Amino acid sequence: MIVILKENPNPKQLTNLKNWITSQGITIHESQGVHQLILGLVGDTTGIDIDLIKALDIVEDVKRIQDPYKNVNRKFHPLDTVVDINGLKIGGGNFQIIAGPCSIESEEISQLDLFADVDVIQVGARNMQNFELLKKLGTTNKPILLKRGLANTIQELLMSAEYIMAGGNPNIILCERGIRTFETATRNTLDISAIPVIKNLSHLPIVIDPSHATGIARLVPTMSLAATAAGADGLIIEVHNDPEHALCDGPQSLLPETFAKLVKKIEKVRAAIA
Ligand SMILES: [Mn+2]
Repeated sequence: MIVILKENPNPKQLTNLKNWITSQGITIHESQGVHQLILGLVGDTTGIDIDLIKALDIVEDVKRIQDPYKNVNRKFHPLDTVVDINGLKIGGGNFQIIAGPCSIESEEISQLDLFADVDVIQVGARNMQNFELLKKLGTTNKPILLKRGLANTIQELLMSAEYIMAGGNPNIILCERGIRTFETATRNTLDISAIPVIKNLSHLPIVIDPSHATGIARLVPTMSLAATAAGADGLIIEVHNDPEHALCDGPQSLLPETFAKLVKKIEKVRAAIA
């Protein structure tokens, strides 16, 4: 349930309302918008009388949220989340392209302290529902790139993000990387519609991984342009200078010169939909 307050609510009445809500065993997550304060009520709200709260002077509206996720829900947080990666912004109109090989390819790098020097921690598709991992990531403040599992629904992806966010880490970038269908012509089936669906349901940025979605390098540019046109906040593309000798995922990796040409086309699509 969310309680939308009127502008500049009387502080004493606000405190009374909050005290009454918490006395019912419900946790409050506050979200301050440009004009309005929104209270997200987390817990069993079935016993709460909506009309009683609506009748208060300081309350503009009360809505029940049927979706099982709250922190990642756009109803609770109407503005886009912008994730800041050491000054590089993604989401809220900021578009970024992540590119490089699939795996770490030199031994020196593997000696780094785990996660200490990385900019973003990626949760791979097969770990999307590793809830112990998600809870742990919720206690860090590192940006998390959360990939959709290959057999998971959009709601399940948002529930996984909810685990991270409920732990206190709001820096989440969602990633659609193809889902398993009956189609065998591509490695997976890229769910382009996930972009507008997620944009409607959640405030978190969404990037597309056309490399794992198709598994075929020659399809990557087309799907990158389609994802950009559909409103993705970014792309994560596998690029390798010697795909045939890549440690992993060579067949879906673009050569640097192909990637450079693609970036120019992506810029044109971005300009066309602006
Ligand atoms: Mn890969």
